[in-house]
Amino acid sequence: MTRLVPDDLITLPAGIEAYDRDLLEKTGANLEQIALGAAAGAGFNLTNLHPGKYKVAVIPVTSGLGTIDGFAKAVSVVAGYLGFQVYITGAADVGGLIEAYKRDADVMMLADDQVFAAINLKSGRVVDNATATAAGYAAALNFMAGSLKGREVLLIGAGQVGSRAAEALTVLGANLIVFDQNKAAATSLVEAIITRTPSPVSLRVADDSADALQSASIIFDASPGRGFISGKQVNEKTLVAAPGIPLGLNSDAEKKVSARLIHDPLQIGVATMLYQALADLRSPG
Ligand code: 2YJ
Repeated sequence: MTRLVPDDLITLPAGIEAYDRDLLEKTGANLEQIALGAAAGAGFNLTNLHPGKYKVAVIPVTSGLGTIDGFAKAVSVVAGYLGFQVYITGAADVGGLIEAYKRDADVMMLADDQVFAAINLKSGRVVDNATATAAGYAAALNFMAGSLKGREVLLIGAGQVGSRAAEALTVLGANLIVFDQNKAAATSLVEAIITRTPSPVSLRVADDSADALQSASIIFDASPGRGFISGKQVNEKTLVAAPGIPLGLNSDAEKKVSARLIHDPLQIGVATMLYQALADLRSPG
């Protein structure tokens, strides 16, 4: 995933309610329902999960390229909006970990330049942002489409988020076409899923992104490419889930699909991380 920059996050705190209304309008489900759907779809048991009972510590991390202005704040706003008790630790790094333990946090959330994780301090469960983001966007797209069962979805990008999205979309019954600039990556992803999945799945690799886009009506863009999807490649019915930053749609394409576009810097991923981290311990994860 591309490293977020402060500009990606600056409007998130004040805009969270409007963001959620927009999500509900587009998909028929709000952030909480999407995160619950994503966690349930991944096999987690979420009955009796009451966010207000849990303390979430967000720990700033200075290693590597350092803290991103607004990152810890944005994560804490999403958690708070969902009803969790949340605080940003006063200290960063190891001091922040100690503080989270001492204040009896149930979950800590922290990111360096490679990994963004939610760690349940009581159960030991670790949830990775890429996995949660993939599951969350797949659930959101499923809500927006009514159902993805038997529908063809073009998945662009076979990286961290894309490969996990392929699994989540397959579980939802989508017929997947996978494109990656690195064809070997797309091929090995498709082969791995076919090998792992007991029931027959419809899954194939696309050779050319322009061809694949021409006939796609549902797009999951998990690539880091900017603006490579043009206005001509989408229409007034195209559905797009785009966790990738920056956005793969050019401005013309974005205008055309704006009412059917799911794209945010953090919200769906963070919400899903929290529900997956706190789901019932008897369930897999
Ligand atoms: O604490 C901070 O403010 C920073 N250390 C946050 C760094 C956030 N990290 C990223 O944006 C990286 N691209 C890693 C995200 C991995 C998501 N799969």
